[in-house]
Amino acid sequence: MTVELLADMLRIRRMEEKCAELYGEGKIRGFLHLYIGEEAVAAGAMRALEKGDNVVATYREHGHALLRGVSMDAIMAEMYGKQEGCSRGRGGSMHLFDAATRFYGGNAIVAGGLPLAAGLALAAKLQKEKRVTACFFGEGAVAEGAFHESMNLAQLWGLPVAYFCENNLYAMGTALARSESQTDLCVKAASYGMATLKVDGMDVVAVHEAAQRACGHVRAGKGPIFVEFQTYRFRAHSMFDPELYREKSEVEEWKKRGPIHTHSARLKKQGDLTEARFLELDAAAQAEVEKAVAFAEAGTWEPIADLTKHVTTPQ
Ligand SMILES: Cc1ncc(C[n+]2csc(CCOP(=O)(O)OP(=O)(O)O)c2C)c(N)n1
Ligand SMILES: [Mg+2]
Repeated sequence: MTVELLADMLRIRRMEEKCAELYGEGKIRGFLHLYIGEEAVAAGAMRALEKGDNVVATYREHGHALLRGVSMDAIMAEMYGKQEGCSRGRGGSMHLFDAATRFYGGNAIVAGGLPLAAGLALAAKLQKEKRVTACFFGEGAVAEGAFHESMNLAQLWGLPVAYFCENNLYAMGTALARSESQTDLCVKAASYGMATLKVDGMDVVAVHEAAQRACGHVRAGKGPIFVEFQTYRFRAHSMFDPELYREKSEVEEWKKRGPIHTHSARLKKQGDLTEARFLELDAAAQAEVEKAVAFAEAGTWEPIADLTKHVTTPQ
């Protein structure tokens, strides 16, 4: 499992590095929010989920979609806006969606996914379907009414949701401590009576263990749980961010805790990974990216005549 977690993180990292490059070339347009630095959260959490579980995410969701099982080809085609993309080219980076893997987006609205997750969980509960709904969101969501309404109803109704908060300390350019009087996010969830966990989000094994505990709690019918993963993004908020709100030295400090190299080092120390195997995994991730780019390049644009379809009329 632990080598697989490394492979998962490498797949996200290489895919997103390529996306940044393609953005510079004008192949990917619109908004692009990279997850680089935070990969341990999606990797560790996703492997705690089962096939029938639901996943809801934010606009920083490329890695979540990929590890949930959406093909890199379909993700890359979506980034390009091609109709072979997972949202038929109409969503782009922020709106990856795939019903087959129960990946319910991709949501551009801060905290927008939380009530959706509560709704999916309510549906599962009423239909007596055993599924966890995993809802990923940034710490910026705690400033929204939708966060508090969701925490309240999820706990009141005992909904089977795992709220996975990715606390990377910043909401665009606003540090948590500049906007919140209470910066301990677990305290906020606990104020609704919800069970909570606080975890080192840079350590993929710690994330995985915590996510398994969290999902175990939900599967046991104990209601929702809130997990705070303490993490950090190494890149700008989006491609339009001069990063004036944090010191370069802070970023460098966090990079020392980068999830890929710390996990690789641990695996090597344990005798579970050789440099040759690492290079093999990396090459496989790179090859998958090249294939996905070729797929997206060869993809087709939706005909202009179809653009009004699925907008306001059924035609
Ligand atoms: C309701 C709402 N308000 C404002 C925005 C603009 N906005 C986009 S991303 C963002 C910051 C969110 O930060 P956080 O939730 O911590 O997620 P992160 O980007 O750090 O992953 C804001 C304010 C938005 N998309 N939706
Ligand atoms: Mg944030």
